Amino acid sequence: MAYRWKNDLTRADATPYDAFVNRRQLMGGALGLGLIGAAGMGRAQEAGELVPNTYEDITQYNNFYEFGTGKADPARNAHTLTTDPWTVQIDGMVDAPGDYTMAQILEAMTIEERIYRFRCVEAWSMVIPWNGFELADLLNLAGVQEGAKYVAFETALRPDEMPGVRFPVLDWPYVEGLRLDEAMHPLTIMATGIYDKPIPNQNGAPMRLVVPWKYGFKSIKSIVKITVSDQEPPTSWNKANGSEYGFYSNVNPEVSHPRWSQANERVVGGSLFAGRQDTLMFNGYEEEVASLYEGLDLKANF
Ligand SMILES: Nc1nc2c(c(=O)[nH]1)N[C@H]1C(S)=C(S)[C@@H](COP(=O)(O)O)O[C@H]1N2
Ligand SMILES: [Mo]
Repeated sequence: MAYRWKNDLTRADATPYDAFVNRRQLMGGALGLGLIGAAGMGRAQEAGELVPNTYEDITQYNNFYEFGTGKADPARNAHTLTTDPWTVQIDGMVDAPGDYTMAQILEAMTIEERIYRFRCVEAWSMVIPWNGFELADLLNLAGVQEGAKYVAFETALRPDEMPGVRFPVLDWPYVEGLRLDEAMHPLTIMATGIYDKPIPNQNGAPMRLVVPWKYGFKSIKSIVKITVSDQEPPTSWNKANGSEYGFYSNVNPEVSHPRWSQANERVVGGSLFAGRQDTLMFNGYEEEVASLYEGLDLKANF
């Protein structure tokens, strides 16, 4: 359980944001911070060092359309979401279907920190220090039955608490899905915190999926239902526009979105992170996940 992926250092291992800035300022001497930032970031990436975005970047620039489609809307509006008490229904091909309270889930899971790259299909990215547990542990708690092939997820739908759902931007509730082997992969987590604080509503409280090698929209927020099945489940963005958003949605710099290239990405953040960087195959997790897709045409299965 304490196994560490080489791409996700513990925060004790990583250079904390402020220390990073200070070190670069000292090393850079008279150079401007913007210049040092660009160079510093490149070197940090080359060294395999992931430098997390600030708490403000991560919690003020969001996509959570149930609270509005602007990047600042979730932070402004999501305080209305009641996250305690919270129940997650786990059903389908499991030995122990039922309503699991968040308290029961947290009691049974081991929370650890995972510092992951996060890449939105809109071609922006961040690095986020999540706290959470492996989805596999939750699925094993429920007991996945033989013959199961997929896992479906559903976000809460509460018109009284979600001002965005009166607009038909998507077919609410927001739904997502993974192949079972993707769901069971040790990189796949349920996040319950950021920077050792409870995950804010705008980031998907009390529990949201994080699949770091896929575009951000696969990482569904504020989950109330998990269904294990033998059928590929429908997914919100695929239903909305199937020619632009596939079921897999693996980060792939060689497969462009019909309206924009995916070859590079804008790094969200202040001057230190300003600029663009090349997008990595499977968002930098190729070594860990490429074997899941052996023999699969990644262009046809986008
Ligand atoms: N329920 C729900 N989950 C969602 C979304 C959403 O609109 N509703 N947006 C997705 C998209 S497009 C992205 S990029 C990420 C953003 O996560 P963040 O705001 O924590 O960075 O959440 C994903 N999960
Ligand atoms: Mo996204």
